[in-house]
Amino acid sequence: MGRFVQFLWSSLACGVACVASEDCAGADCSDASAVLQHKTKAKGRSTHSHGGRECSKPYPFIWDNDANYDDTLALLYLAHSENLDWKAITIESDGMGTPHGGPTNIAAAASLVGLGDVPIAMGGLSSLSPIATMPLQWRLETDEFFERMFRGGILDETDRAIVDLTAAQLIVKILNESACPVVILTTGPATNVAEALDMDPSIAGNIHGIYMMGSAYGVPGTNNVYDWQMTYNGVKGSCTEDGGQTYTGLSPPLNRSGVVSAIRPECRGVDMTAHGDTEWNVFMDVRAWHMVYGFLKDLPADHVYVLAANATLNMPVTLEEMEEYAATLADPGLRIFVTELAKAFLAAGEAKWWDAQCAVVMDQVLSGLKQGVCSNWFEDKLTSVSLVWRSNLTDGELNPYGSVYDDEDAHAPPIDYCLDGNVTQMWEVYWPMVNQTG
Ligand SMILES: [Ca+2]
Repeated sequence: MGRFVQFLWSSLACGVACVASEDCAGADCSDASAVLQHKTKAKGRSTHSHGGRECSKPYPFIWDNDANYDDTLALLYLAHSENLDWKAITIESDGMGTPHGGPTNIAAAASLVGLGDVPIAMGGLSSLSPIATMPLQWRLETDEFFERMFRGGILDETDRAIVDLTAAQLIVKILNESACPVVILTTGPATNVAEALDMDPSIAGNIHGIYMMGSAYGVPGTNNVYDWQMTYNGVKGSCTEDGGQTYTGLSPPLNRSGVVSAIRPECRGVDMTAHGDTEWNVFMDVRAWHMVYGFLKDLPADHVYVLAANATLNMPVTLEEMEEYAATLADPGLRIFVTELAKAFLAAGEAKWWDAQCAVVMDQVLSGLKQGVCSNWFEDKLTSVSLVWRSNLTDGELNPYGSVYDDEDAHAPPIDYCLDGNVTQMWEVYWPMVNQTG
């Protein structure tokens, strides 16, 4: 579906409450590069105005991410959305991207798509509940992919946009200073958002909407944390007793035959393939998700959206499909970039459109097209994120840690969960936007 058709559909679907993007017509916000010049007016929190022209589209926007391949695919789309007035990109250090490489990798990708002036902040080094990370080797391979793109002249190395504030500080600053409510998309462990809310809980009141990628909510059996992801080349390190990665690259530390053992097999002794009931973004920082839900508990309905793992099950990344669509892109550099990205992504094991789908779903919701790439919503659900870890599990029993479950007494706002995706519409919307022909 082209952008014009999408706009028509949006106009028809929108009620009077929906402010059309032409409200923001003119030099200040007619395209992505001009949007960069559309700076947030620094007014005190007391002046937050939710009505009037200044709060129409594009919405002030913060993208929090962990610099993974699917985050990068999300960026290629988001860069051209007319719904967004980019204020910041904050990088999770405890997800897929390395703490040092993730920010500059995303800075380069942002520059490629015309967002080189958007401030980028680095996140804290650790999860707030460190149990597991992505295998270190996968994280290094992500950096190596970006390095190949630098050497090949596809991306420019840059740290120009990286600011001195931490991710949490920048989120707090933007939410405090923005005259209009801010849209937040988090496509990582949510650590930065949790730290920001912890730093200043009042910022919750200036959130227009928050969109989160993660959880195995709603459909039993959609856990995507597997035991095979805890090792790389036979070496443990992704889920150790202290959640660090001390051992990767060395011989396996586990002494299976002796009395003394450095770490238990599997994930702290639990085979997550058999007993997991969670999803990686939640699993990497369960406390962060728990905190975000808690800090946002007073938000009314239609403010918090979560795209659960099941929604992307029918959207694997395949090289054949990626090459087919890449060939339709006008920009030859972009063509190479997405094809090479797909190859690197596939080398890391399971590769799905997770974050890119969440980005498109958010954009559609902001356009008044809630039923679209997300084809099935569970709305206004009261849910909790379990912090309980169990190690001694019987056959078929699930480890509650990181599970999201229905709970009438939840310390959380009503949340809309996206549980199914429309793969046909995803391609119709995603690729024309990336190609700027939509
Ligand atoms: Ca991500």
